This record gives sequence, C-alpha cells and structure tokens, in this order.
Amino acid sequence: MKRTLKPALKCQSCRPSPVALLTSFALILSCAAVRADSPLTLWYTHPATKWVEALPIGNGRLGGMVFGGVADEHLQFNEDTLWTGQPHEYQHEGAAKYLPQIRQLLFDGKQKEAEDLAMNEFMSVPLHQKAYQPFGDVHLLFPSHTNGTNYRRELDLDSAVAKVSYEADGVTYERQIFASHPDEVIVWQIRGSKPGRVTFTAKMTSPHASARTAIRDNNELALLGQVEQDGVKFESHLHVASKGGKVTVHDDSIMVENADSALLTLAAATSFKNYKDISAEPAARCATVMKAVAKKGFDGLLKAHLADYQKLFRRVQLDLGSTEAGKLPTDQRLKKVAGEPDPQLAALYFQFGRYLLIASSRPGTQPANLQGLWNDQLKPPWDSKYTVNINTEMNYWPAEVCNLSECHEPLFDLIDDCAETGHKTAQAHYGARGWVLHHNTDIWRGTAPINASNHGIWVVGGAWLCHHLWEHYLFTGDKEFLRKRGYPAMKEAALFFANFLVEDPKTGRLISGPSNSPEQGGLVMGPTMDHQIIRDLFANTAAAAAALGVDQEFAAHLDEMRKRIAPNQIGKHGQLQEWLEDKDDPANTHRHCSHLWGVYPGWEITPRGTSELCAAAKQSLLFRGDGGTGWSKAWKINFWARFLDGDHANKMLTEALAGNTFPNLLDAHPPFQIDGNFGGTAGIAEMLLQSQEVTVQSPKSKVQSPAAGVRVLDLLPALPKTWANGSVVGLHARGGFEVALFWKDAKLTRAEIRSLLGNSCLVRSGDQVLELATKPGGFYRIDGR
Ligand code: FUC
Repeated sequence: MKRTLKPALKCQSCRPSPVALLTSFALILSCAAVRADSPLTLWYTHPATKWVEALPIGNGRLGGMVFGGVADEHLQFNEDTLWTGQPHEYQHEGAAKYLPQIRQLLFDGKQKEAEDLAMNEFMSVPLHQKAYQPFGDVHLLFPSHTNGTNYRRELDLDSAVAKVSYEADGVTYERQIFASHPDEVIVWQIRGSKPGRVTFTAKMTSPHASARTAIRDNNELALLGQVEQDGVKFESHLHVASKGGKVTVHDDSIMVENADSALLTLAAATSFKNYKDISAEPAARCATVMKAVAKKGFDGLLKAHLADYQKLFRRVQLDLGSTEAGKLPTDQRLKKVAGEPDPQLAALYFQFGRYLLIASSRPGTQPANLQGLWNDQLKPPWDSKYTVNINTEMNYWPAEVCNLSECHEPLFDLIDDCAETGHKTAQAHYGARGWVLHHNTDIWRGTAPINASNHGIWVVGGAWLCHHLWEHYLFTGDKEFLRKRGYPAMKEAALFFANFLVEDPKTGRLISGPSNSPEQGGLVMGPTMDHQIIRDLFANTAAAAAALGVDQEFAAHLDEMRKRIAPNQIGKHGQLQEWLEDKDDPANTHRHCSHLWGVYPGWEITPRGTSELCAAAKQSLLFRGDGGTGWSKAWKINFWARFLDGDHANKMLTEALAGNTFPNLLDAHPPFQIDGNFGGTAGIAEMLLQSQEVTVQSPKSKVQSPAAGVRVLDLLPALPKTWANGSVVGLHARGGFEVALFWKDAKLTRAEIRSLLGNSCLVRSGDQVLELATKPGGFYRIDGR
C-alpha cells in the first residue's frame, strides 16, 4: 500500500510549532525536583564493586565515577587537562628526505624495507605520545552503616543527578551528586531522615606519588601534586558545610558529626593553559570557583545545574514504547537483551550517549578522549588519548544530528591546535604546505606518526576531522563559523593533499601514500579509505569556497584533482576493494572496516546514487561479519542504517548491548572505551532520520554532490521490525531542519519539520517523496497515510 505524504500545514512563522512548545514546556519544568523513577533512569539494587559499575557524572571538564557504597562511598574524579608530559613538538626534522625512497620501495613491492626505513627515519620524536591521568578520589566513610537495607543507586539522565538511598539504624539516608557546568564544581548532598544523624569522615587521596593533602581552613581540605617533574600541577579543594552538628578538618580528612545534612563541593584544576603553556595556578583557580559558589547552597546549585543541563538534554525525546524488562534494574535488564527485544533499552542507551556527550564535551573544555573524561588509571588503555583513525570522530557523530551542536566545539578547538602543529609536521615529514595529522594526538597536539610505521603512518586524520567542520556548517548554516574556523582549516588540509598526492606509475591516477588502511596490510600506496576521505575533503573545501565566494581558482584545482584520484573499485569477490590491488581476504573478520568510510560517515557510496558500489560495500561488510569491539559494532549500526536495513542495524545494536556494554551502560570495547556509546547513539539516529543526500532537480535525478541542490530528508529509512510504534522529537538534519516523527505499525503517521534556515528540502518516506519550499522558522506538518 502506497502512502501519501502531503503538506497539511503551510508555513506559519507566527504560529508556535509543537517543537517550540515542547522546548518551552521543558524550560517551565526545568526547576522541578529530580524525578524518582523514569524511563531515563539507570538504577541498581547494590553498590558498584568495580569502576565499570560506577555511575559517570561530568560537567565537560570535571568527571566523576560514583560507586554508591554504604559504609564507604567512593567518588573517583578527573579533570580533563591532567596529562603526563609537557609542551612538546613531536615532528621529526629531516624526515622528508626519506619520503621519495619510502615511496619507491613501496612501488617496487618492498614493503618490509619501506617499513624499516620509515621506522628508523620517519617517526615521531619521541615515538609515543602522552597519557591522560586520573586526578583523585574522595571517600565518605560511615563506619556505623554496616547494614544498609532498601538500597537503591541511580543515575537520572533527565536531571544528570546520581542518587544513593538506603536505610541504616532506623534512618533513611540519601545522597545526591551532580557535576555542575555553570558553577564548575561537583556537588554532593548527604541527608538523613532524622535530625542529627549524619556523621561521616571525608578523605581525599590520589594515585599520584606526589600528591598530598593540606588544611585550607575550618571547612576545606586541599589535595595537590604534580604529575611529573616539570609537568602539569594539579590541585583540588573539598569544602564541607553542614546543617547542625560539627565539622572539623584534619590533615587528610574532614569530619562531620551529628549533622542534619551536609553539603560537599569539590573544585579541581591544573596548571594547563593551552598546549604550549602550563603556567596557570591551580590553587588560585580552585579558590576562585569556591568563592563564587560559597553562598549558593544545594538548592541554588541544583537549580543552576538543571537549567543549564536540561536546556541541552531535553531538546530530543525518543519513545520506542515500554517493555517488561524496563521494570528491572539496568544490570539485570542488560543480561536479558540478547534473548528478548527491549526497544526501550535502546531508547535509554540513545539518551545515555547524549548525556555522556554533554558531560564530557562543552565549549572551552577538552574534547572527549578515548574514555570521554573518565579514567582511574595512571597507564590507561591506549593512554586514553585521541585516536583519530576512527575513535575521536565517532565520539562526535551524534553531536549535530542529536541536537547538541555546541558540544561539538571542543573538537574544533583541537582541530585549530592540530592545524598549527600539523603545519610543522607537514613540512618536516613531507616538505609540504598545509597541515597533516596522523592516527593519534594528545593534549600536546602531537601530529607526527607514532608507535610503528606499519600503522602510524596514516595521513588522513586531519582530513577526516575536517569532515566535522563541514558537517557543522551543513547542519547549522553558520557562515561566520565557516569563514573564520571551518574553511581556513579545510583549505590548509586540502593544500597538504594537493602537494602530497602522487601519480600511480601503473594507472596514472593520483594516489595517497605512504599510508595504510587502519591496522590492515601494513604500509602501502593508495589505500581506498584515504582516497574517499581526500575526495570528501576536496569536494567540501571547494563547496565551502563557493559558499563563501572565495578562492575560485583553488576550488577549481581541487575539483580537477579530485576527479583524478583513484576511484573506488569492485574486486573479484564482489567486494569493495580495500586497496588499489584486488587482494582483499574475504575471510578477514577484523574490526576495522575502513574502506567503507564512503558509506558512513562519508556519503559518496549510497544505495540510491551508486547502487553497484553500494552492493560491493555491503558485500565487504558481510565478509567482515557482525563481530567486533564496541566501536566496531557501533560503526556497523551506522553502515546498516545507511544500507537501509533496519533489522541488521538493530541486530548490531542488540549485540553491542548484550556483548559490549558494562553494567553502567558504558561501552565495553573491552576495555572501557567511550566511542561505542557515541557511535551507538548516532546509529540509532541514523536509523530514524538521514540527510546526507542532495538531489539537484527532480526527485528522480541521481544524487549529486551534497554541496548544492535540494537536501533529501529520509524519514524512518531503517526502522527495525521491533520498533513498530514510536516517536522521536528534536533530531536535526543537514540543511538546517528540526524534525519530529511519529509512527505506528511501522508506518509514518506524522512528520513535523521546522526549517531553521529556510532551505528547500525533499522529504522522503519509503518510496514517497514530497518537495518542500520552506521559510526560515517555518513549521510544516506532514501526515502519512
Ligand atoms: C586501535 C583500535 C583499537 C582501539 C584503539 C584505541 O588500535 O584497533 O580497537 O580502538 O585504536
């Protein structure tokens, strides 16, 4: 049965849209108390016994993991600028001298010799980058609370407040904790149901050998140290105020006796100013923060926190129905998901990803690293740094589509920094203009190739990050951003590749190299992924130049070069070739599927526009299989969504939940790595709304470059059978649209589209299309039948 879509409401800019009404409704509610129970709550009937069971809180810069112990409550905390090392330039001066030789060895089929030469002469100095660090721990000791009953521990995503409650000695105790972005502190309230029964000792410790505590005044204790000699200094202040009772500060602890309630505020700071300067005074930074919050009290702090957080979080609502399993504690529910569909858990997981992005990435903070900003180890896995051959980018996949555009900003700051350091690397390693970033960076913004030549020499990290600059512009239409930040970095990255690409002696095509297809097949010339990313960079840079009315000749040059880059090829197994040569191993089930970049996050391979290549890409994914780490499965959700196969996307999501998720819903690579959470959230959005395609004239015309033409909004493109009824409100689409969708029995019943920029769009639902000319602020309602 065909469905008709027709505009039921024409543009009425004076008429408030339901989307706008929802926003004001959210604002009205923003001061309400924390809800006791909701589908947006992670909850448990016992304290965390391991770090990966504790509940994460964060304000973008400070992060905490709340264990919820009864007699020993533990908060492990982080600050996002605490790293090993100090300002340092990593480029290997003189490396460029060896570039022609490395390339020639590769052209001659001497890979081992090329890798050896590169390992000796071409790598970062030093060979490895630095590590993100834990900061400290706060323990609240309640020695008499040995028998806690009626225990509950929860994290409410709607308020970003974690809560622990239990009964002991005839008193109900309740602790609430949150990380406030506006006030820059972690706030903790401890209450007892009877007066005078709150008695505990707060202790501060840190895994750093240099750390010590110091009394600041009658209510405040400091924890301070330095990561390494000449390294980053750190300090945190813990302030305790009580209602009733007595507070005394000792050398390493604060005692609260017989109070009605206690309010703890924790500030933390380091000496890091920027990647070139670590001369700040952490003590002064903490003191400033503490002074500003001194008189606010718990209610004042909570009110400011809710107003700030809910303004972001409540922009998007997702309802996939309720399930029986939804009545269970989160850890028990996770155990069931493999055998019993739980769409409501998918909705919770989706919102948890949005929560984590708000908690780990705010304007002015560091971007989310491999663990967001949560880390308890001095030597975390992969140093908890920024791996840019998938992981860092995946962290930001949900930012625009899930209506958290501001949370994208820290990534743009990182790009600005890497464009500076990467300029030096481009010169030292390639004798090239522009900037280059290899497969990792750290807080010192290293851009040179690290670890080993077989995978460290991968040249398109910066180019991939530039895709995010263009995406930000496509979603927001922010020309000022494009002019001042997006285009300059894109242009310089494109300049690098305009210098770097070489002619393949066999085909005469332009190819990238030396480089590699991440973690597959070692150092090579011409990996498919590189070419997809460079084509994307060239196309987007040329489109940006056109949008800004600048650099016409340069843009034309990029267009010319783009057409000469080695194309995607279909190999003998019907697969999309990972390399120039047809040498893919169909039995390879490795987690990396890099040559499918052009399917997602790129868009040069689409089911409707390039169907043969798309079939080959799908074949490649089928060969790789459904296994993998958390991030790998998350990427596969997005691939299958782009292949318009909702059931397979949901299979990947379910397997990620069942096999790659810790009890606290954080991604289990394993070990914990946050990218899978963000990739999963983006994947769920991708199943419900896609907007990567642009058509030029009629709906039947082939998909062209997304730089110009009419944006296609694909509604419910990959809805799984088990999500038959539901709604989503507040997703964003490229071209500047806010979208709400409602469906029943797997059929779209209503779509509401708010045009933010006044662009036209083509709305597609199944095989039905409708062209919509919009005005800025216009609201359009479409009924599906
Ligand atoms: C690469 C991946 C791993 C992990 C690490 C940070 O080594 O293959 O799975 O994500 O980066």
